[in-house]
Order: sequence, then structure tokens, then C-alpha cells
Amino acid sequence: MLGWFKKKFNKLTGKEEKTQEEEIAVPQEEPVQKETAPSQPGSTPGATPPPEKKKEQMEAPAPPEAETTEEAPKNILHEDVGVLFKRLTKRLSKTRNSLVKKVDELFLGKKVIDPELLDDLEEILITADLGINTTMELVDNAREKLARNELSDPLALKKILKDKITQFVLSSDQPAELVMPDSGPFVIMVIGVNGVGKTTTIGKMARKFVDSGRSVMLIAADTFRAAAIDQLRIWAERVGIELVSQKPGADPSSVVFDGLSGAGNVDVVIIDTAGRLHTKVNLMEELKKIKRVAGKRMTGAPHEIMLVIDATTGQNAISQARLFNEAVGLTGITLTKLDGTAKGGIVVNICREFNIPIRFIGIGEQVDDLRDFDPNEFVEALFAEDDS
Ligand SMILES: Nc1nc2c(ncn2[C@@H]2O[C@H](COP(=O)(O)OP(=O)(O)O)[C@@H](O)[C@H]2O)c(=O)[nH]1
Ligand SMILES: [Mg+2]
Repeated sequence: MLGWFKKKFNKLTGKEEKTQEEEIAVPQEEPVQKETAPSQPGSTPGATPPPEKKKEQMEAPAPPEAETTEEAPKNILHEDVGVLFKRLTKRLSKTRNSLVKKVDELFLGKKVIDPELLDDLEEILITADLGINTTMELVDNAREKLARNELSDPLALKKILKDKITQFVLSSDQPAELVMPDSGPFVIMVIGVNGVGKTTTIGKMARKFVDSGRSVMLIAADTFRAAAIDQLRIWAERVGIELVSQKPGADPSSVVFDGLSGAGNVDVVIIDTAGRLHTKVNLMEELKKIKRVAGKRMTGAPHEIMLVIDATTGQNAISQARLFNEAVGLTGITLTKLDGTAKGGIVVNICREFNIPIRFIGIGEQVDDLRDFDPNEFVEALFAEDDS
């Protein structure tokens, strides 16, 4: 869990846990609200976020020895890895049905590979949103092998397909070039267009950090709508962490500045931002400013600029990633809603198009439905024979 964050964990090894009381409220000229909520999930009104269903798993504390080992503490110790994998395969079933099962159907009863079969394969890959470039590379690779007589039967072709997909997915999985802070918190700025799942992902991420024994502060820099601040507050209350917010309409950068000013004793700060697409240019300018201001307040911050992308948006995800990357420079990507799409091939496409590591995948609305992205596990789940 939280593999990309490991370095920071290691750095913190041996460090005493800070209590909530030690996190002294910042004196503010501005009306900043800083809240520390009790960690009682389910006590909040409204439908968002949804209730936690696997509370007993999420709430279990990390074993004490995990704190002093080289490894990051893992809350998945409480869950059977097999169970987790099964759940992943289940949640990816729409994509598997539109990709791997269709490939299987195509190959059914075929003994030889002919050009027509490759054309049909091409169509399946494009439909699953692997993208034109990725598809062409995959199919061209198969055509070459066929021409060199290196491809005997459809089963061999399926293996090539899987290997190539694995290769693409692994290609962006290099260790992140994160500049770890020597002191102070690790600051994550979460960006992305409206409705992709930023706030939800922040809540889930915060839960992961808290379960790993880290103190977390949220900063509500999506000041555009009151509801956005409220939604983040609900998550903060559920996870039992601090939230720094100001009034709706406040300058997002000043909220970030104030938040970071009081974050010295926190391990992780997560900044929620707005994602109004209709004012795209302004949005990018606003994000640039937040980034700048964060860096001014805290050297090196934000240490992670994470783009959240809704996997159901298909190819549009690529242009979103490009736009945001050009504007602020991404260090990580989280792909949400993979449970709700047959076009999960977008993961492969993103990995191929960008050299930006995928940190997490969202496979549902529950708090524990945010999974560390493991390229091999992902491909295995995609190609799994059985999802029962
Ligand atoms: N099915 C599913 N829904 C998700 C996932 N992640 C987020 N959502 C839902 O997407 C909707 C928008 O999420 P929100 O966090 O408000 O998006 P934001 O506007 O980017 O902050 C909410 O209803 C979430 O519950 C996911 O991985 N799977
Ligand atoms: Mg939001």
C-alpha cells in the first residue's frame, strides 16, 4: 500500500507519532476554519460520501512492528491478498468482458491467424479504449511476428497481447522522482476536471495514510462552491482529520498558504482544488498560482501533483492529462471509476502516452475502493479467467 510514498515513510521511521493535540491551530488574520473531527464514521448527514462497508478492515490499526521496519505499514495485511485480487478482477469485469472475453470469442475455434482476424482484433482493442496508437503498435507487432512465422496460433497471439499490454503498463511505472522534504509535510495537490472523483479520492487516500499511522490535513482549495467544501469536511470528519477551509469564494491560493502555514507537524497535506472545465484557461492559471504559492510557503511543495481522471471519459482522458501536464506538470495520476466502464483499456493508453506513474485506481465508491496501482496485478486481473 502507498508504495510510491515509501521513501517518505522510511524517512519518518522512528519518528514519534504526533497526537492531534500537538497540531496547534494557526493564528489567522483570515477567517480560516481548522477542524479536527472525531474519528467516528457514519456520523455525518447526506449521501456523500457513501457509508463504509468494510469498516472492520479499514479501522484495524497497523501492526506496531510495521512502524520500525523498512517497509511501509500495510493495512492490507488484514485482508487476504487473494480476496483483494478477486475483488479487483470483479470490478474490472466490464473491461475484461469488452476486451479479453471478446478476444477469446474471436479466437474460439480458430486454428490459424489470418489478416481478417487481426483486423477484428484491432477493432476490439480500439473499442476497449486502448487508443489508436497503442492498438496499432500491438497489432503491427502481431503482423510482423506473423510474417516471420513466429506466431503459430491464436493462443500465442493472446500471450503476445498480454505481454505487450504488460510492457506498456510497466513503462510508466518507474519510481517517481519525488523530492522528499527533509522536514515538514509531504504535500499532495490533487487536480482534475469536475466530477472525476478528486474529493472522493482525497478522502480515500487520507484514510490510507491514517491507517498507516500518518497524520493528515486536508485543505479545501475548491472554494468555488460551498458544497465542495462541505463534501471535503464530511470526509475529514469520517477519517478523523483536520480540515483547513475558508468561506466559499475565497482565493484558493490564500487558503493553501494559510493551510500550509499551520501544517508543520503534519505528515501529509492533501489539497483539494476546483475543476470547472468551462473556464479552462482560468482554471489552469489558478492551479499554477496555487502551485506557486505552495512552493513559496513551503520549499519543494507541492511534492506531488496528482491528476485524477475518470476512466469512463474515454479518449478525452488523454487530452485532459496533456492539458494539465502542460499547465502544472504532473507527477502522478489516479484513474477512477474503473468499476463502471468497459473502456478500462484507457489505463494502458495513458501509460503508453505519458511517462507519468499511475498511483491509484478507483474501483468503486466505498472508502476502501482506492487501490494502489500495481501494473502486473492489473494486467493479471484483466486477463483473469474467472471473476466469480
Ligand atoms: N463507481 C465509482 N464512483 C466513483 C469513484 N470515484 C469517485 N466516484 C464518484 O464520482 C462522483 C464524483 O466524485 P467527486 O469526488 O465529487 O468528484 P470531484 O468533482 O472531482 O471532486 C461521486 O459520486 C463519487 O462517489 C470510483 O472509483 N468508482
Ligand atoms: Mg470535488
